[in-house]
Formats: sequence, C-alpha cells, structure tokens
Amino acid sequence: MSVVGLDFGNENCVIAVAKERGIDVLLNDESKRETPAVVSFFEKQRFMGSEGAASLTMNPKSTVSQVKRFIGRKFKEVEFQNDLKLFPFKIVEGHDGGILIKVQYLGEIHEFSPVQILGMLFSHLKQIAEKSLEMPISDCVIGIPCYFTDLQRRAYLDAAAIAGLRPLRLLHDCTATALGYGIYKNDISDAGPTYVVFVDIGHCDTQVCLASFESGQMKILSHAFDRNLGGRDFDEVLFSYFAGQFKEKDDIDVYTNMKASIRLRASCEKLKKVLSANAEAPLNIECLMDEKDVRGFIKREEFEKLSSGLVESISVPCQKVLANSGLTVEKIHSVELVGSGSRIPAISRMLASLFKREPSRRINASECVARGCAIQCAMLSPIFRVREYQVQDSFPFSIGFSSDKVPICILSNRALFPKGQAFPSLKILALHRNNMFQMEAFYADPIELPFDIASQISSFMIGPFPVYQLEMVKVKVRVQLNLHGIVNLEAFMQIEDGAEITDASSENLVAKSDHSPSAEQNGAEVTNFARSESSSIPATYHLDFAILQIEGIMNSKKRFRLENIDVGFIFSVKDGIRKGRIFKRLEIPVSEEVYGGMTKAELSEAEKIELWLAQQDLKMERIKDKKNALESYVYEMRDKIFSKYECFATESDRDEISINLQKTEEWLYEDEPDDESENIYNQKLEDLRKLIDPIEIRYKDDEAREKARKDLLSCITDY
Ligand code: ATP
Ligand code: K
Ligand code: MG
Repeated sequence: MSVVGLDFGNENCVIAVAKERGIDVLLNDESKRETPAVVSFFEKQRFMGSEGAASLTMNPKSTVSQVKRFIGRKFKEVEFQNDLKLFPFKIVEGHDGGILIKVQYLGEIHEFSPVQILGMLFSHLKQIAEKSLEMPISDCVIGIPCYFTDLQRRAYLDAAAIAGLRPLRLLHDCTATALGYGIYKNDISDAGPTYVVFVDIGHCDTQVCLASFESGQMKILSHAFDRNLGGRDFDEVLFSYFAGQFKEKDDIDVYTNMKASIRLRASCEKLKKVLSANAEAPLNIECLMDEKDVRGFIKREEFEKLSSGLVESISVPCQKVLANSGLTVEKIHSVELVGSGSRIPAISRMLASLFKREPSRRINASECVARGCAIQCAMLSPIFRVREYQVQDSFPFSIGFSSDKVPICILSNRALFPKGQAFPSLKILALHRNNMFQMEAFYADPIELPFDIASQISSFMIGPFPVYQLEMVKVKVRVQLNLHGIVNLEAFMQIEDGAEITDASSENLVAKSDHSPSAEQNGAEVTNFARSESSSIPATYHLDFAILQIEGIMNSKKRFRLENIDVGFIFSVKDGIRKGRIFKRLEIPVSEEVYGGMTKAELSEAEKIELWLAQQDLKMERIKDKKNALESYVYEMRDKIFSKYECFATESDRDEISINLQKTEEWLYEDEPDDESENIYNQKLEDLRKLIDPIEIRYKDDEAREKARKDLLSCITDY
C-alpha cells in the first residue's frame, strides 16, 4: 500500500507519494507534474485532466472546469452568480437550491452534481497514482482551503468515497505547506518559537496562515483568506483591457462570442505569465472572431496599474492574519510565498513592504500542498514510521450548538468551538433529558464567515432513548470537531455512575458494582488503549458484564464498546495502588441531517453511476487499442505483401489480400461502428489473418530453413 497526498486546485492538481526516502511527485500520462482539474464530456466517453483541458476550445459547452468553485455552494449565492459568466458550460439550480451541471454526453443531456464531477476527477487522480505506482491506493490526505464550510468538507469526503478513496484527513492547504516546511527544518532555534507567515495565491483564492515552529512541533496560530482573489482575477484584468481595445480598434465584441472569449482568456493568461519575467509582452490571436486577426501589446507597468487594486486586496488577509495572532511584524521570522498565482512581481513587492522583509521563495510553489498532505498521510498511516512531529491546526470559524433551540453557551459569543480552536477537539456536554431531543450545529459568528453562507450547519435528532425514561437522566453528548474540521456528535445515557474499583496487587480483581453480576460476556473490544509508564502490571478485571484483560494499566481514561453499551474507565495510580471508576452508559442513536448534504442513498447511487461511467470509458479505451492494432496491421501487411511476402503468395492471393486490406482501411475511416460492437475489430483482424497467416507461416518457415542453412555453411567454413 502507498499513501498519497492530493492537492486539488481550482486549476491544477498535484499528487505526491510518501516513499521510504522522502516525498515524490507523480507524473501523469503526459509526464506532467500538474494535472488540470477538467472533465470533458463527449459522445462516447469522458476525457479528464490534461486530455480534458485540451478539449476546451473544441468542446467548450461540455468541458467542466473550476469544480472547486461550485462544490458545496448554492446556486443563488452572489459570489457564485458572479462566477457564472466565466463558465462556458451550463449550470442550473438544483431542487434543493444547489447546483447542477448540464452537459451533452453519450448522446443526450446529462446532469451532474458538483460532487459527482469532483468524484470523477478524484478517480482520475487515483488512476494516475495507481498507474504510476503500479499498485492500488485508497488512503490519502486531501488539501482543502481553510475557508471551506462543513458542507464543503463533507462534499469532498463524499466525492472521495465515489472515487474509492479513503481520506485519513482533509488538511488545510496552508497547514500542509507549513508541515512540509517544518518537518525538514533543522535550524529551529531553542529560544522560543519561530513564527512564519505562509501566503498561498492560487487560481481562484488567497490563503494566509501564521504558524509557530518549535523543535518537534508546529502550531497554526491564525488563518485568513480571500476566497475570491487569485490568478484568474489578474487574467480578467487583461481580458477586459484587450476586449475593450479590440472593440474600439477592430470592431469586434468578444463578450458576444464564447469561443473568442475562451481564446482571449487563454491568451491573457499566457501574457500574464510572460509579464512575470519580462517588461513587456505582445498578444497576437489569429482569426479571433469575424475572421479578424487581432494584435495587442502591454507593458508590465501598465498591467501593474490595471491590477493595483487586486494587489492591494491581497494585503487584507495578510494584515488580518497578523492581527488575529496578536503578533507584530517584527516577530515574524520569514514570509514564505507559494501557489503559482504568486509569481507576479508586484505581489512580492507589496508583501515586502507590508512585512518589512523580502518574501522568500524557498518552497516549491506548486507542489508544497501535495507534499505536505503526503507527509501527513504517512504520519496517520500505521504502515509508515515518521519522525515524531506534532501538528496543531486551528479552526477559522466559531461553531455553536443549541439544544431544542436554546444555545448552549460556553463562551460569550454562543460558541462551543471558538474561532482559532485547535482541532480535532472533543467537548462533552451533560444534559438532563427524558425523551428524544434535537441539537443544532451553527456558525456562531456571521462576521467570520465568507459572504452569503447560511449559519445553519446540521441538525441532530437524539433518540429514541434505549430505555424508557420517566425521570430525567443525565445524557452525555460528545461533540467533536473532527480531524477533517467537520462537526459530529454521539450521545450516551448514563446508567451506572462511577462504581469504584481498587487494585492492591497484580492479582485478579473483581469490580465492585451495585448491579448483581449477570452472565459474563467475554471478548469486549478495547479501544483507545493508552499505555502509561506509571504501571505495567497486567491485570484482569471481572466486571458484571465482561472480563477485561489489561496489560499495563494506564493512568488515564479508557473506553470500550460492548454492543450498545459504552463503558468508560477512569484510572489513576497512586502509591502503587490503582484506583478506578467505571461508567456504564447506553448509546442513544443519533440521526443527522446536514443542510444541503447528500443522503446515504444518494451517495450510493452516485457511486454506482460513477462505476458505470468508468466502465464506459474503459470500454472506449479498449476499443481504441483494438482499432489501433487493426490499423497498424493493415499498414504493415500492405507493405509486406508486396515485398517480403511476395514470393510466398500467388498473384490471386495477393490481389485478394490487397482488396481486403483496402476494404478494411476504408471501413476503418468511413463506417466507424457503434460502441456496442467492441468485438468487430477483433473479427476484422481475424478475417485478415485467415488470409495472411498461411503466407506469413510459409515465409517464416523459409526464413528458418535459410538460417539453418547459413548456420551449417558457417560451421563448414569455420571447420
Ligand atoms: P487554487 O489554489 O486557487 O485552488 P490552484 O492550486 O489550481 O488554484 P495554482 O496552480 O497554485 O492554482 O496557480 C494557478 C495560477 O497561477 C493561475 O492563475 C496561473 O495563471 C498562475 N500562474 C502560473 N504561472 C504564473 C506566472 N509565471 N506568473 C503569473 N501567474 C502565474
Ligand atoms: K495546485
Ligand atoms: Mg492551490
């Protein structure tokens, strides 16, 4: 098994793999280290990645890109509506206010949800990795922007499930970068933490984080972001500049012509890249529209003037990240600039003046997220041994919980997990209830949220209670902000509180319990077995419902599950004597509704569809291979039949073969058969072979005889 890290960008994806000696970036079929996040739908199959991107101008309406922009979003969101003009493919509102993408595919109009499209691209990345590594993969860590909502995080997990991937963690892009930076760094000083700012400017967004590094550990102190500011916005500046020029000069309006827009946009992106290294750049497009060629030219100075507002906006999250961390610029050790969108010189200049030091470019700007994810995956995977290194991330939004509409106030701003909360994080709430009740998770502070995000996250129905309750009982709700940054919860009903057990020796010990012992059940599975140095005496505990074997008891807490009974032990060792308390509780079922999320049934349906579509693509690939084989056979034989094989066939044989080869060739180019007839290529090849094989055999026999004769001759002469 291999473990991989995936950076799924709005434009480019990178796959990194953890190897014994370090991290490698995998190459795709075109031997590229970056794979475009594009799916192009055709009459018979899909083309993804580089092939998909190459189809854009040919097949604009059914080529889907920028998936990251619409994952987990609502159609009516203002920001999303602003994006619509950039997409040549058709997007409509789904029945739940979500988004559906319409494409012409397999001879009809198909609708796909963003999660399905993302699932396709994850599958594609998985395939690239499997081909390159020559083994199946499933464990991975996927990079996500820190501003992703609960719903967007869940959407990534759903898409990963569709692709057959198992994310061990969704990791914030900047955290991944910081991890890759910190784990190899040997020059961290012992005199207090080293503070580093990471600025990642991608295709569509800007993310900034401030991390503190100490020996063996790293902490994210704060995050800030602008989810609508990336490289593509700089392209747009050039696009409108030239669109205006061409309207005036050449009397063409590219806004009215989709293909012209696509071509101009692509040229502007290229031009922007040229301007990163040159003081000026030309723009020439042949036959852009109305059969007119266009020419343009721009100086870097002019471009910088046009885009000064964008550069200024990048300083906003940079200032925020400092303010949120409470640190001053002087405390910052370095500013690391990553993401390919950051290659514009004006951005470096702005950052240099803001942070009072040149930003550094020591990190691989396009691969750092994937590399960090691969390291994290190796750390989380049991099959790898990675140097002990602690990663503490912080969550960018405050999350609150309410029970039956009443917020559970832990903090002044209604938050259970405040902004900046280190996660994963677990909070245990004790409530008194005697019947089913509801809990809601919500974003507690709208000001922290990106624009237009509803504050509701999800709703949990807790119950029915496993035992009929007349009186109020203590219900413990374990609320988790998990490793992915997703909230979920479990609930338990306390049925036995704190029965005490003591242990004086290493001999067997019977747990004291108020309940009379029932039939002993064996084989309880122990989870969270945390060994401690304080005692290593093995012991067996006979409880009224289980025998618990403990080797080296811990000085802490432990839980195990016995059917629906959750058993908790709290132990402490003092003066060589172990003391403990047992809590026994019944799990209360929880049903969860995520606002705008996929149901289990929808997910399994999407998995089935993807399987079918993948088979369809494979079938087309096989057909292509067979077609190629037939084609090259025809060419090879057409040549051989009148050269090498000539003397081994009669004139009439040769004529017949020649006619058949001719017919097959015409058939190949003119009457392309339906996909259904995968075997027809085999059949055609068979038919030709039937005619040609006897001749080929005669030729080979003769060749063998000739060789034998020569060998003999050379023997004789040698002699
Ligand atoms: P995101 O992080 O927003 O999801 P992404 O990870 O796909 O997107 P990157 O690959 O980091 O984005 O960056 C892509 C952007 O970088 C594009 O807008 C591209 O035009 C821009 N870019 C690449 N090279 C250069 C360059 N030399 N000069 C300026 N911009 C560049
Ligand atoms: K990327
Ligand atoms: Mg990126």
